[in-house]
Amino acid sequence: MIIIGELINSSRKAIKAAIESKDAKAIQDVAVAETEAGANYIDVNAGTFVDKEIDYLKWLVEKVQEVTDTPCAIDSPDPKAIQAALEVHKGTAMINSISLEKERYENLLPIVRNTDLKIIALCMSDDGMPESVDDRLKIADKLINGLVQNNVKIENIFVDPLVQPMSVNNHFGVEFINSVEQIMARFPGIHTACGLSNISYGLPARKFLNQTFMVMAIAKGLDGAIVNPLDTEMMSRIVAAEALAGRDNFCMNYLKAFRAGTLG
Ligand code: THG
Repeated sequence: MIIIGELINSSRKAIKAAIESKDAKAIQDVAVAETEAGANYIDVNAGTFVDKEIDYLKWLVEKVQEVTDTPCAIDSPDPKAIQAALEVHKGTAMINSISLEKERYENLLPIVRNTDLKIIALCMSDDGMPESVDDRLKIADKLINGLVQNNVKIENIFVDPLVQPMSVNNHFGVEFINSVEQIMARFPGIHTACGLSNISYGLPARKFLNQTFMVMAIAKGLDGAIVNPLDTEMMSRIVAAEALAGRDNFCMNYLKAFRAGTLG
């Protein structure tokens, strides 16, 4: 499972304050903690700052890279912000994300063409949010074909089928996990990834829904997740579910987590 640490996001109060006061240490402590907890990528998002997003995103990348070799997942809907952050990023970043929305697609494609960047391909288009498996497959198909035709390797693509709140429609959960299953089956070599806390929006005891949904998605083949790596309950369930899904040779990762005392 590719873990993308979600904590450096300006929608979180402590991070917003640290960015505004240019408190590099506060950001760097989070980046180090996420790395030590097993993050493969550090998501950086300054999206709540409308005018200053570009400058703040660059600053986040620079500060994170001073303390860890874990690459960033550059999280913005704005192709200009992604481009600016990429210019200061060392090593191979992940882009979060391209979508089929015209403006985003046309401006990001030239940036990712012929590169080895990891790319989250979000199932969203100008027609609005996808709801059914079919909606998502149509968008995924166009995104994957477009990227591959532009010399992006299929194994560098992480399709995000887009999690929607089940408080709005109680079939959104099953449509999502069935999309994961179909995408993994139809495009051999591809990855899937998502931020899944949206599933529980508007409902109580969200962590139970989030954890259970993660396990269900892993059973269908989900192999990337934007999560809080410091959440040991969530991380334990991820390790257990991957072993149970037959994706942990000799249960090595499960046993390693047990020995490290991090299960539970
Ligand atoms: N797909 C992709 N990228 C994404 C998302 C996605 N990036 C943003 C988001 N969704 C995932 N990242 C976060 C980061 C932080 C939190 C949730 C998702 C978070 N939320 C707190 C909560 O839910 O309780 C509230 C904020 C707070 O702590 O104050 O922390 O879906 N490709």
